[in-house]
Amino acid sequence: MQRKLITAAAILATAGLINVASAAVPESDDPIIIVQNNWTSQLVLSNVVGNVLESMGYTVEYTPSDSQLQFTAIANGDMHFQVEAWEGSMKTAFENAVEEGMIDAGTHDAVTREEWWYPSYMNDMCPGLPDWKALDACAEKFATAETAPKGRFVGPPADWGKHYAERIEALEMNFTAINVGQAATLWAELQAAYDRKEPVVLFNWTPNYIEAVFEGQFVDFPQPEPACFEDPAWGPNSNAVGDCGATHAGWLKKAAWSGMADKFPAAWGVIQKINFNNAQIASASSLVDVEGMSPEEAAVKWIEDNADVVASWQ
Ligand code: TMO
Repeated sequence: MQRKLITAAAILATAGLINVASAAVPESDDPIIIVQNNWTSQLVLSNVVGNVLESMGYTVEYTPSDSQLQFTAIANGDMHFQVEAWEGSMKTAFENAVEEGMIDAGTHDAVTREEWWYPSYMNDMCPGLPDWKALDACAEKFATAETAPKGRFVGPPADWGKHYAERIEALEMNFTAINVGQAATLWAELQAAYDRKEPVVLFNWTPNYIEAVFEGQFVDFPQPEPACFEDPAWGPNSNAVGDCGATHAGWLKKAAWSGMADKFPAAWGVIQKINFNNAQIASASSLVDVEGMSPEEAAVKWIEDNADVVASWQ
């Protein structure tokens, strides 16, 4: 831990990236509490932000949180900053918390998607992919002992917010969602199927390291509109709400406690400027998932590789 702090601070200082000359910073010795979630780019980039704030003189604490409940905690001031809020899985919880006083601290350049995803060799086995109806017609090929005769959708950890079982029901699909407990299980299932060219459809997202390592596509479901969730008549099933997929081009936002601007003004200035693109997020996950670094090591490497980006937050 100690070594990590020194290394990151040293890199930032020698690169002249962080101006620590201001005697007023930190304006408070209380910790800035950064939220951590359970996927790798978030863990790496929250450490990147934490390292930068520490090098400015702030005390930083990391607190793990559920990706839905975190926003209420930020609205209440129990936690202070979230670097990656994803539209596909967190839009409702995010917007509800903004109503309760959480600050929308800006949108990254990154364009995101979180959706069912399959390896490209499935295009031959299930003609008509990536359309969801073609996937559904092919469901039996995805069956396991647990789900037969229905296909298995390898779903995300429960806190990633999407109600896949409900979507399957609303679209009357021949699939059963079997949720994993952690992201690593998604990739293990993918790797095992991929090596044998066996059918698999799983939850995935972009930007992520997956696109650099595996060939595949997202399944196209009907694009969501508010009416999908309010009006049963909307969409393929005229008797159900929720008969649509996640947005194809989602936002990625930052979320902050409303007290940051007063209590930690210099940190708040940096936080407002933080802006990641797709490649920067994919590379953060790749340092861990491909290169095998810890999130803390990856954060130091990411800062080294992206010194100009970090400097632009000043
Ligand atoms: C929230 N996530 C990026 C894992 O879909």
